[in-house]
Amino acid sequence: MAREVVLQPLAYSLSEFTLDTAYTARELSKSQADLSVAVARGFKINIPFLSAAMQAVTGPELAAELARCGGLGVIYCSQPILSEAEMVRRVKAAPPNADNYSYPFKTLLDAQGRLVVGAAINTKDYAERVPALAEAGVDILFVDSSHGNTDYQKETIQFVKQNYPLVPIVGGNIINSDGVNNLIGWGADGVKVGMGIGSICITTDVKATGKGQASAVMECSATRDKLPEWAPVIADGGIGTAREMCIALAIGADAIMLGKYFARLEEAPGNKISRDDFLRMYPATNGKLDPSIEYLKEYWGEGSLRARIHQEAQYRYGQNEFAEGVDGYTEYAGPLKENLSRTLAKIIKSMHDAGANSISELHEKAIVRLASARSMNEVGVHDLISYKKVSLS
Ligand code: MZP
Repeated sequence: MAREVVLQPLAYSLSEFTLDTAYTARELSKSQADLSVAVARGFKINIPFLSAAMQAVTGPELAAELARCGGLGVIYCSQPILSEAEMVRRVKAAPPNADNYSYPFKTLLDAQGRLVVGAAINTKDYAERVPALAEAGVDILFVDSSHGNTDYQKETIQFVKQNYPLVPIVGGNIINSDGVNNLIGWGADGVKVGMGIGSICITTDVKATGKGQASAVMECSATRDKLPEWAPVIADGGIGTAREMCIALAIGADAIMLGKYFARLEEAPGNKISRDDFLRMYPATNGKLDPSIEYLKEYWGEGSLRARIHQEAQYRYGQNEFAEGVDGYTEYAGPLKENLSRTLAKIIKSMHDAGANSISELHEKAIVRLASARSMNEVGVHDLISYKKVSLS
């Protein structure tokens, strides 16, 4: 028998919950919400969005544009040390272009007026990678591992703490209280939560490990709330729509890390291809592809065979025998700024409906409810013969 077989509660995903409303005063509905959050102790960003440390997501172009919008790009570490450091340098040297009119959420700048950028590190070559990234001017580090509750992670965090005490370090990924207590105990300034739930991820499918993202975030943020010294929780993976973002933030995440959401955008590194070219390459999908899709964008996981062109990609998974991610396509969605401002408008409206004007107030006030499968049928469009698709992100 296993040490424990949990039959109740089940593990839940974010899309199974709804957010209750509360009294919304007129002043609240008219005010500009405070979306600033800490993603590590003493390290704040202006909107609660981080882009995933993935080859298909965070290159310098996307990281720079996200920082202009107030969020944080995390450059991927599944590449040689010098090329990651060069990407960091390119963000630090990009024009901030920070006029408040076109970028209403304050641009994320360092003390010298340069754009802020994060970078991922792995648990194998950190002794060489961290100095190169620090030299390039990185502002914050993230340990990139699908299973972060390990001795390798402990050594990596302790190395950064001892040698670069001024650079904040976020540990992860973890999915339970034990993970939070260990990572914070080893000195991490924040934790990243999520395993097996990324849109390109097959980890749970191929080897069973993982947990529904809502349950993982609830358990980790409840444990964090009991820590003697507060530390942020970042929900990473399985968050695609504004609805899922609102629930992740309401149930206790301080910020969200997104892969597919950003991979769809103009600034993401993957190739953009037309519908016709896609159908020429994959004729079998003809008839199945949504007729409204004109362009597609490549999106592949860090655990996919494609990501492993660079040796470093295997370090996230600690093995090189089998794939834990897939290589696919997502619908192209246009420029980052437009998408983000629409998504943020939804999040602010949702917060206001719940009576909150900041993420910490949302944590205090939110009443989140598990919905029945039948009631969830009514969440999407139903009983219509035809309608025009609307973006949910
Ligand atoms: P999503 O936003 O596309 O659902 O998920 C992105 C997250 O999935 C990443 O931040 C990372 O934690 C995780 N990831 C990246 N590659 C893989 C994989 O190949 C993966 N399995 O699970």
